[in-house]
Formats: sequence, structure tokens, C-alpha cells
Amino acid sequence: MGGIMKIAILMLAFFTLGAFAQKDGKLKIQQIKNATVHCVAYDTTIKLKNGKFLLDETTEEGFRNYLEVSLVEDKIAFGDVDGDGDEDAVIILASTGGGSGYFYEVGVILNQNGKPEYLTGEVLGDRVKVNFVKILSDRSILIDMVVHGEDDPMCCPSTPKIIRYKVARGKLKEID
Ligand SMILES: [Ca+2]
Repeated sequence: MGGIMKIAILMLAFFTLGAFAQKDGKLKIQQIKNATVHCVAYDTTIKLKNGKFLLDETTEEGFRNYLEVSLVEDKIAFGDVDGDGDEDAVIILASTGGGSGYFYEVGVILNQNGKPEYLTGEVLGDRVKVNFVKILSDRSILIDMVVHGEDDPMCCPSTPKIIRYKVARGKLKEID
């Protein structure tokens, strides 16, 4: 086989692989459910396992370390938030340190060649309700929620709130 032929075959293989990578480049729910993420509310980096993380240990001094983080599976939104053409994911995480607080936060997971890479997140509030998350055509992230009004007890938020973020310089920036 001539050298040119070999190069042609190599190039063909290269482009075929490239095409597959493109085609297969979407993030899968399964990958997100097992991604390494940062829990902003407790400032801890954790690895989700099937959408959950649980730390429950007692130190020698008798101090209990407890952290439970859950991916809110039905609130995952897909879309290109950084404008590189690949579909990223925006997730909602719920976390508690064992007390009455139950924190919701939004997290951005970039699509790096088909692999999930956590970028940044922002806490939405304690015991708020997230209705839905949407990625708009201008790449902004819209979160429709119910938060606490002045007279709302912690259990029962009743004030609708829409918040919008844009990914800028690796952070979530709140926009109007
Ligand atoms: Ca992207």
C-alpha cells in the first residue's frame, strides 16, 4: 500500500471518529447523575452517585459530619450556555447538613467533549420551591420559583419569583 493511501485511510478514520464524537457529544442524564459537582451551600466538592451524595460520620471527638446532596432530576435543563456549540446542562441541587435548612442551588455543567464538567453555581434559597429551569435562545438561564414573602413561614413560600442568569467569565451573573 502506498504512503498516500495510508494517509487517506488514516484521515478517513480520523474524520469518522470526529463525526461520532460530534454525534455522541450530548451529555446524558446518567453522566450528570454521577458527575463531580460543587455544593455551593456547604462549599464542598462532591461526587454524585446516581444523583445522590451522603456523608454521615462521627469524628473521634464525637462531632457529627452530615451532608446530604440530591440532584433534582426532573429539573435538568439542556442548552448551550457558554456559546461553544455544545449542549450543556443546568442542574438544581438540594442540600442539607442535617438541620432544618434545605438549600436549593443552581449549577452549570459544561459539556467538554461529551463529558460533564461542573463550572459554577449559585444558592437560590432555603426551602424555596423551584418550578422549572429553562435555557433561553440568548443562552441565559431562567429559573421560575416560589420564594418566601415577608409573612411566609419557612415551610411554605408563596411569592413567585423569576430569576435569570448568564454565564460570564466562568460565573453566574444575575441579569434583568
Ligand atoms: Ca456549551
